[in-house]
Amino acid sequence: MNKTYGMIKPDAVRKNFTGKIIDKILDAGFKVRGMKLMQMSVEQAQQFYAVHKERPFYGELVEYITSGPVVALALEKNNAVSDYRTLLGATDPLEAADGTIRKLYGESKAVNAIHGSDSDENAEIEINFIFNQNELI
Ligand code: IDP
Ligand code: MG
Repeated sequence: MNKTYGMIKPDAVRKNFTGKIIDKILDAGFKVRGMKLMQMSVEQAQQFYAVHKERPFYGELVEYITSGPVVALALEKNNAVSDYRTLLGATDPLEAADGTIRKLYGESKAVNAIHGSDSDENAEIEINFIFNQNELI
């Protein structure tokens, strides 16, 4: 089994899409090993997205992800990273395939409803950054 880190972003939480999104994740065969509603601090968001700090949208991204609560998810499945990214769709909802979470619930390339890790290594880093050991099953 492989792990990935998922995060329902503030726009989707605000619009009450949390239940529908979790349903799709469970229907796709993922097991939830950790789940919490949380408000990211600016410092936490800056560190979480540190890989993007040279990108022009970094400030906007930190502001967006701290604009309200997120739902953090530690997920497990065979081929988790790649299957989960397929379920999310492309970064830009306009380019995302029909039926994907970003196509259904995203607003724009910046405000795109959900996060997913891009590698097994980053999944491990992100899960351990967000969750304490006693919050994981
Ligand atoms: P990903 O979330 O599909 O892996 P990344 O390139 O890792 O996409 O970007 C991280 C996040 O930064 C995206 O999910 C999105 O919220 C935001 N983002 C990416 N590209 C842009 C952009 O061109 N303008 C504004 N925000 C962006
Ligand atoms: Mg990414």
